[in-house]
Amino acid sequence: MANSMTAIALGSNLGNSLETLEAAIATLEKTPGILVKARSPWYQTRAIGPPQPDYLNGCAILQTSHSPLALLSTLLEIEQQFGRIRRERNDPRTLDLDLLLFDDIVLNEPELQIPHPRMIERAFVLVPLVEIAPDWIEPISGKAIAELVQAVDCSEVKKLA
Ligand code: PH2
Ligand code: MG
Ligand code: MG
Repeated sequence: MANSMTAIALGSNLGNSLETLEAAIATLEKTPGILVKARSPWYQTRAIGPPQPDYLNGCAILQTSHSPLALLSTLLEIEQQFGRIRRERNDPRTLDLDLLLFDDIVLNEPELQIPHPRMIERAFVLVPLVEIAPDWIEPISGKAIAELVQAVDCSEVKKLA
């Protein structure tokens, strides 16, 4: 297996979110070409954007032999498997799997931007991510996750008991 390392964000705010997120991790573990190297605890987070229920969020580090675009389509397939229906941007969703980082690459394709363009402003991404990848440098800012997390308001991101 080639040795790309990638960081993803997981989120859910529709249905049984805890069950969905655990099942999504189990699905990733069974997917050919993907090894789950680390996973964060789950966090209950206030929804950013239009008013909607709180999310459960977390992050995982994957080793993968897939290209970024191939990994993206695998993630979208898993979202669909868990009943994700896309209506409008920022709608409540059963499962959201976002590609955050892929080695140290910067990619600007219409269907995929890496690093995820909003990750550095999102406490619901950085707080779980710092637990499993504090030293990973976000290649646009040139700053480590441990440094980026200090610049966001983490008050609405609570670790599940
Ligand atoms: N995802 C969004 C929009 N807002 N808010 C929280 N707390 N967590 C999310 O995962 C989230 C969000 C779009 O993907
Ligand atoms: Mg998202
Ligand atoms: Mg998404």
